[in-house]
Amino acid sequence: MLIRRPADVVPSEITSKSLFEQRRRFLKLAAAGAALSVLPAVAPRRAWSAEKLAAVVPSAYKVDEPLTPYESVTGYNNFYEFGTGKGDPARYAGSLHTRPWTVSVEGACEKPGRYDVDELIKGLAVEERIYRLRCVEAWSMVIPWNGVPLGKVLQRLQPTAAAKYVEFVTLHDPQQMPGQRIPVLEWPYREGLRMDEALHPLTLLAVGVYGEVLPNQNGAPLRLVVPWKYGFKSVKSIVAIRFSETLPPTSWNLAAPDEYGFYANVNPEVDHPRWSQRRERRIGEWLKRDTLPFNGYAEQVASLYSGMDLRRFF
Ligand SMILES: Nc1nc2c(c(=O)[nH]1)N[C@H]1C(S)=C(S)[C@@H](COP(=O)(O)O)O[C@H]1N2
Ligand SMILES: [Mo]
Repeated sequence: MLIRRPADVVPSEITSKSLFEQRRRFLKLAAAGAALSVLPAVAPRRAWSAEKLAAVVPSAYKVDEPLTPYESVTGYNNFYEFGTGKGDPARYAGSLHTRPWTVSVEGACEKPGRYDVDELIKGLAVEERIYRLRCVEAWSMVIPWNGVPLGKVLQRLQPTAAAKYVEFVTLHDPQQMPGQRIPVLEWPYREGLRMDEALHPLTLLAVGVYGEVLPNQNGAPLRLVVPWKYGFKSVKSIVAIRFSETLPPTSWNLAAPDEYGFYANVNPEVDHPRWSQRRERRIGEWLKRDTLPFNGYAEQVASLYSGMDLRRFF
């Protein structure tokens, strides 16, 4: 996320609570940068696996646009658990151990419990899905993800009638995730979807990218990909899936509720309070391109929001 420096704030805002919040966030970010640069425990190393996935089946879900190069997909990331710089995740995420990995399933379902990550998706075909990923910061990529439809996994867990939302939680372990030693966000990172969004066939639980096991910096061993929403909804390194009756709290919404909504559908009509969302820079390209409603997936998902005021529910 782009955090405005206090110096950019105009004097008329001096008394506002939002200035206070922004200054607080800026100080946290500055501290995060300084702290990470002196951390001895996380020797920079290229530790991501180039292990090929055993079997990947093609899918009908693909956009016909040039793929963002592997180096950018794995080298230009947001994963604040490893620092706030785009290069930090690739540099530092080697300290994350992704096997064995347990996912705790909780809340309104018939099959709660602790599942090994491989057990959770066992028997489901790992597909290739070529999706756009649009960051709220107005850059985008086209990424060949490998994963299983989230809906198929959730159906196995048999949500009850009380399950209206699903919450996803990232690992909380400052030893493995040194960025969590600084309170840039309230850790652990958490995100959520309404049940119909979670069950939508486009929503993917990714285990790989470019036909290989996910590199740590991309959210190994298991991360969400919700292509019609801003990238921050696509939570990485998931350790808990929780079915709930009420709308779950989400990290960026908690940090700045007027800037990052729960729905976070890509919408060129609704500006971020500090920048326009009309255009985006595709990583690797110079000229900006128009941002599309629902990131180009309107035909598939717009009906989920019929009757909702998308300015209010941003
Ligand atoms: N746990 C966690 N998940 C996260 C983030 C994060 O900081 N922590 N960043 C989000 C943001 S802002 C984006 S744009 C995407 C980036 O995913 P990628 O690095 O695989 O492209 O991850 C999202 N998931
Ligand atoms: Mo993002």
